[in-house]
Amino acid sequence: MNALKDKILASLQSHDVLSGQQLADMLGVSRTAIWKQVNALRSLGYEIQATRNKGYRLLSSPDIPLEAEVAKGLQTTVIGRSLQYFPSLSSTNSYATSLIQKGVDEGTVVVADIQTTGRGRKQRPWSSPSGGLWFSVILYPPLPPTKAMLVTMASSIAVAETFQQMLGLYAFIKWPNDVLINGKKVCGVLTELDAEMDQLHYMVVGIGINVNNDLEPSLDHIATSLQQEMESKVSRIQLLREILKRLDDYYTLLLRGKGEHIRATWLSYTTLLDKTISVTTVNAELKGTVVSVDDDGSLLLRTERGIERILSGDITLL
Ligand code: BT5
Repeated sequence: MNALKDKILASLQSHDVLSGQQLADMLGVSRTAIWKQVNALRSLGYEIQATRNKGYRLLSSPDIPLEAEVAKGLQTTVIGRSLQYFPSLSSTNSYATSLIQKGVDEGTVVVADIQTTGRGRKQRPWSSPSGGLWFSVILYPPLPPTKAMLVTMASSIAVAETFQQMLGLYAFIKWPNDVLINGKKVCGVLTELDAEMDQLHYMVVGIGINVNNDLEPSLDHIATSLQQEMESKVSRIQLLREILKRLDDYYTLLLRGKGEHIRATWLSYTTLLDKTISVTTVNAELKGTVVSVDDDGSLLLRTERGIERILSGDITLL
């Protein structure tokens, strides 16, 4: 845990009451530094009582995915060992990429409550108001670029599985990696990477989930949120922790050469097999029946001309 704010929060969570001096001694900083960060926590919505003789007592916590919250009980090998939370960022993917340029550990997660210019694929805007879960995971996979799609597929599986197991919501994956509940999009994944011919340098896996946020009226007919589906608020802290745990499990499997397991699991979450669809790619619109998804994530479509492999595009069910 790097940030002083997170260390103070973790200390207050594990003690009934702590004085400013005790915190300062425990964390090796001045009492003024403690006081500043306690106020920063208060401004985020933490209710921290200060009594003259005893010190600080944590009374209540908001649902903010700070590192100290998400790290509780998160035993992962790579993912989420370090987490940076921001009330607002332009895009967690952009910020994560800037961290990579400076040098940052694999598995670092960047989370924001609001994204001012969140983006989807092909620079499409991604609406990211307060209350959603907008985050990016930084990875340095020792894999060739042809395996990158399996990492993205692992992310959408981790999300769908968490919805099912934590919330009892049936989620499906729509190629390439949208997660849908009752036919409406609740999560999108945007992976950005840098690679040489045979080796990935880095991947930034950006995951956006509508949790307790309002939806823009223009998205109402195609999107939903977990709050809408559950008819109650959902803990973003628990949600993020569970997704990171599952993503870590699948990532570890992938590094052990078990990509086929990820492909098979992904296929079990899709409803597209044997369906007739149209796909819009950069240079064509194709119609056909979905046969499968390859281990590089390409869609295999049976068309009039035979089986076509499609690397990226947007699909519509016919
Ligand atoms: C995606 O793109 O679905 C990928 C979205 C990834 C967002 C995350 S949030 C954290 C990280 N940081 C970023 O800046 N991005 C990532 P695509 O398949 O191109 O879908 C984009 C389309 O989804 C838009 O054109 C809208 O139609 C729709 N859309 C926009 N905002 C939405 C939302 N909040 N919920 C559901 N659909 C949305």
